[in-house]
Amino acid sequence: HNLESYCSLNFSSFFPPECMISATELELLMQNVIFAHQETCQFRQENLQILRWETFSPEEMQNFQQKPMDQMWERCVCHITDAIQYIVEFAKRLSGFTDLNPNDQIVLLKAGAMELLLIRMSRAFNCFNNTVFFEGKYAQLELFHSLGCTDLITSMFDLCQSLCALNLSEHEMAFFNAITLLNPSYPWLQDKHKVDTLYRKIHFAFRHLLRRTHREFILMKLPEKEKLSNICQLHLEKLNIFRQMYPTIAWERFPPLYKELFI
Ligand code: CLR
Repeated sequence: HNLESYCSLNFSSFFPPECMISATELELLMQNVIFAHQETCQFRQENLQILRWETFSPEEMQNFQQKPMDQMWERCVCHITDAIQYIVEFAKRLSGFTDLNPNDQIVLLKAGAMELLLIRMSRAFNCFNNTVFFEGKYAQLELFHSLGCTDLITSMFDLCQSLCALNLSEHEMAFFNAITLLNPSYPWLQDKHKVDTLYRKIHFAFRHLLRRTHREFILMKLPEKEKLSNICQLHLEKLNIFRQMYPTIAWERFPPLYKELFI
């Protein structure tokens, strides 16, 4: 490592001993995380902003609410799977992720895909009228009534409310996603140390960005890991209930990637 540039940063007290990183490496890492997010964010923030007040009419709402449960599930699951494909692409573009062993990449994605979806959902959320971007317009919670999982969707909306209050920039969003994905604490990881090193580097870069913009306080306000994983757990429970009701739908009509991650 380039010791000179390392010292010139003068943050030595922030460097955990296992995570030596030069100023150049730090800059490259910041760009990498930010680009990875920009290139895989599915909907650009500007476009989501423009559509922010386009909500479904009461007739359209009713139309969705009257759809049979299985049809609505299939539809939502397909949208979720599309969104997860972008999340997988985000992971693949994070430097260091594809260097992890393939088993660990799968462990991290299985555990993290839904959590990242929740974080990304807050970009597509209008906190002023409690609506979320769905099939081209913004939808109220009630639109999803026929899915039969109001408690799950309510907690998803609540999480978005609390994330929106932080007003995360796209750069911060990128880093929050990256550190959520690279959680080194899963027991099934084979090379925990490698994940941990990568996590520390990205966490350090995140703090560096926040220091630069005087936004360090958000670190203490980001939702706890537990809050995200509780919602993911609830999603798995709802999926199980649905599978018991409609075993063949879940088996034959849900996309392979969704089944691979959650079934
Ligand atoms: C999240 C951010 C992505 C684009 C995207 C695609 C599908 C959306 C999802 C976002 C948010 C949550 C969403 C989902 C489709 C259905 C789901 C609106 C905007 C609702 C909450 C219903 C969930 C029910 C299932 C668990 C069955 O970039």
